[in-house]
Amino acid sequence: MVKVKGWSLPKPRSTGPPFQTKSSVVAVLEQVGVLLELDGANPFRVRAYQNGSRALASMEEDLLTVVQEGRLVNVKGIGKGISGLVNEAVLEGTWGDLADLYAKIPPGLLEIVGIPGLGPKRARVMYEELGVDSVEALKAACEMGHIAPLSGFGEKSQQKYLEGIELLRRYQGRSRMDVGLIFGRALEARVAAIPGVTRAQLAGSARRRRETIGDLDIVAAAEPEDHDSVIEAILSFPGIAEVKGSGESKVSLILEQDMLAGAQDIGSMDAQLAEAMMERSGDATIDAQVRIVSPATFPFTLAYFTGSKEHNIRMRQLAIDRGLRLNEFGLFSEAAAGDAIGMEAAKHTLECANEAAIYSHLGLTWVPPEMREDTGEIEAAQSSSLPRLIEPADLRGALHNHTVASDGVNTLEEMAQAAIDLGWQYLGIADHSEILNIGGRQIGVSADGIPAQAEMIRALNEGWADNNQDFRIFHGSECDILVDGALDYPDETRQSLSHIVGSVHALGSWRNRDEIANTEALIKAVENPTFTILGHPTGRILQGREGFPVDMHAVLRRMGELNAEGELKAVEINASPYRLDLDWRLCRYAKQQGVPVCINPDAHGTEGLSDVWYGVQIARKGWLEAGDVLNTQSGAQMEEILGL
Ligand code: DGT
Ligand code: CA
Ligand code: ZN
Repeated sequence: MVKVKGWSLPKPRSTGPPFQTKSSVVAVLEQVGVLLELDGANPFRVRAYQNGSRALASMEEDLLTVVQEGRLVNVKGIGKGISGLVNEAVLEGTWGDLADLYAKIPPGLLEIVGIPGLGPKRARVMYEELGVDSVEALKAACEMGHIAPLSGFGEKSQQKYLEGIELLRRYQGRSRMDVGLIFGRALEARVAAIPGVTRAQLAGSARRRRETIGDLDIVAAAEPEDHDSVIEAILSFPGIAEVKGSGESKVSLILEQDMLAGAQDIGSMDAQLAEAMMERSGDATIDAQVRIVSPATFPFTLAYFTGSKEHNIRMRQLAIDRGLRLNEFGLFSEAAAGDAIGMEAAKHTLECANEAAIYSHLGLTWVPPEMREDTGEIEAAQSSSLPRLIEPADLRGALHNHTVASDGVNTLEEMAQAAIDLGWQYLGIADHSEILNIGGRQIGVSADGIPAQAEMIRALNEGWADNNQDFRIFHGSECDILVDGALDYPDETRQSLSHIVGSVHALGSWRNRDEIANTEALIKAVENPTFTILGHPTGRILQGREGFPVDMHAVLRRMGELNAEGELKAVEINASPYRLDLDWRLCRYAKQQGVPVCINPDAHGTEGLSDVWYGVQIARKGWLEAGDVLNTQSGAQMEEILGL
């Protein structure tokens, strides 16, 4: 049995104020909401903490400033009590009498509220009635049938919790975008090729290009008389590890490697990308659901299962406002549908040939799937002011790539040729700087080695210029940001280069330090006159490790100021599907602050260059247009921007 660790209150920083950072305050308020609910507290009190946490999280201003100026009570969603608590935490580092509450709640209950579909209210009832204080205890209670008889629970809940425990166990099993997409596209292509299927499309988080994907959702259209044979065909696909369920209109599967056989030849997929994805997907498996509907219903089902849930809820409300009902089967007037439900009600639907028609009935322009997260896209679609999202073909080059001079596997010439083959006008080389070593072995290029690399690049550039070929290499460096915010290399070395990608690699020190110290160091780094691009800003590895804590809003604000003063300070979207850092949720903030985004593959070999595709997906998810992205500029423009 796994030992469950409870929650604890963060200790104060030794230097301050602020003695507690914004992220710790946000986390504590959220936890207190859960703890109070488990403790059976007054719902208004619970809500006050939930709202307070959310309000604080979305506050863009510096917390200490707001506290010191006594303006916290004016922030919408933060009441008197909470503001008192936050003041104390920030100015003194202590948490009032919260320690008692933290000590009171059994840690196992906290794990129980992590089960999908199970909230603190129910957890409390099961604890009081049956002493259920851990996930194991809950599983046993469900299996023995002790949950169903509890008042307000029933068989259905009991079954749902068992499934929820399953889900919790699998939760760690989300897939990176690249793995999810290759499985998704392979399955989509196979379903589309079944006789009788008129359309098949990947929906869900994969279509919305989330950075990780839970399960795949595919929607297929076929005439009702063909549904049986379509399902039969799906069940005979190669690469099905398990059939979890199969009904009249839905199949649930677990997919494995053989599903991908021949995927690089399928449909619209870029062959090189597919090959790289297949190589990386290793022995991955992924859950998938295929839903088969009639052709007329297809657009509604596709829109519904594309989600997100939050987006769907807004759409449904817009329908209700118009006296309509919207679901996965159709869009119909309440009056016409009456008591009919499901496919019966669908007979009364308005006809919609595609998703755009659904949006149009609700007074909206069609919303690109990446944006369907209810972060303002509904309002933008109402006023026809959605951005014109960047496309992969808009890129003209990239500025952060490695060669054999550091830890890359290809030479300058090989990397350049691969970039030319992609139709690019430039390739920025940014090998690691001197200080970087892995296990004592120096990886980086020493300062003494820079002139030789410069000479090789100069000769290559001359060759292309002589041939009137619109291609050049920009000689930069991926320069380590040291713990105190200084940059590696002597000033003269950095000054001799065309651009500096500043990156943090000594992650241990940064993760053991708090948000404020990290933020200060990062700001110091970007203020360095030679600094050009902030590389993989938080250092996170998706599903591998969290990034270091940092107030990225503050860093981006400072970068915005420097851009306003005429300097170039760009932030990278590291396009490696392992990173996708800057997070898409921060792209719009960067844009608002006037900070250009640079989509970089961080390629360590020629095939890595095509990873920029993932970066473009994330930029789209962050609402970015071509003009917001630095490397949509032409080679000639880039020379000018870099001052060459
Ligand atoms: P995932 O699989 O965890 O990466 O995320 P999604 O977004 O693919 O979520 P999933 O697979 O649970 O469901 C697919 C879509 O179906 C989801 O994005 C929206 C829709 N959907 C699922 N459950 C609900 C619900 O309870 N209400 C509404 N309005 N839509 C739902
Ligand atoms: Ca899904
Ligand atoms: Zn790096």
